[in-house]
Amino acid sequence: MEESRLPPGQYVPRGRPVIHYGRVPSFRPETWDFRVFGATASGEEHRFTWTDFERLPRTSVMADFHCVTKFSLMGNEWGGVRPAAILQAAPPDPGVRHVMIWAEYGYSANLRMSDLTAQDTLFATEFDDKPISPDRGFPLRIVVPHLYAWKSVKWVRGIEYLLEDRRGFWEERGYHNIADPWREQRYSYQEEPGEGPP
Ligand SMILES: Nc1nc2c(c(=O)[nH]1)N[C@H]1C(S)=C(S)[C@@H](COP(=O)(O)O)O[C@H]1N2
Ligand SMILES: [Mo]
Repeated sequence: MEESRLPPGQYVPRGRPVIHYGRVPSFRPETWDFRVFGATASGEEHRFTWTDFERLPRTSVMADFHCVTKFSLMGNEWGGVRPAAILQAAPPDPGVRHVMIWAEYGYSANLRMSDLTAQDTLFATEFDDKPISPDRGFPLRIVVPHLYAWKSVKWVRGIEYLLEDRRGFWEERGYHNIADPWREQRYSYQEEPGEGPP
C-alpha cells in the first residue's frame, strides 16, 4: 500500500472488519423515512420516503476509510446520493454551519456543513456495486472518507440542521469533534479552541 495514502498511526488489516455499537436494524421500505429537520429554510420538516430517496440523482465515490481504532479500509467504491441533492430538496437556513446525522437507535455524529458538502461525502446505498450489506448500513449510510469512520454513520435516518454545533454519540464520549485522521484528531482532549462546542 502506498504510504502516502495511509494517515499516521493507521494500518491495513487482513480482511474488511465490520464494527458498530449495538445490533443491526431491520429495514422496512413501507415505514422507512429520511427526515430533514432542525433549522430548515422553511421552518418545516422534510420527509423522504424510500421511494422518494430512490429517485434522487446518483453518483459514485472511490475512497479509503479510517477507523480511530487504527485499521483502514482502502479503495472502497460507494454508490449513492450526494448530500447536495438533499440540501437542494430540503434547504437549510442560511445560518446553518453544522449538522447532526441521525441513525437507527439514536446513534448520531455531528459534521461541519463543509464536511457534509465535501466532494467525497456520499449518502451511500451501494458498496462495490451491490446494495450495502445489512451490517455495513443497509439501506443507507453516509460515508465521510476524510474523517475518522465513526462519522460515517450506518443506517442513517435523517439530518438535523444546527445553528450551533452539538456533539454526537462518540463526540460526547471523548472523541474529537472534528476527527481529521491526517491530523490524528482522535480524542476530545486534543481539541483546540474553536474546534468543538463548549
Ligand atoms: N449507526 C452506526 N454507525 C456507525 C457505527 C455505529 O456504531 N453505529 N460505528 C462507526 C464506526 S466506529 C466505524 S469504524 C464504521 C465501521 O464501518 P464498517 O462496519 O463498514 O467497517 O462505522 C461507523 N458507523
Ligand atoms: Mo471506528
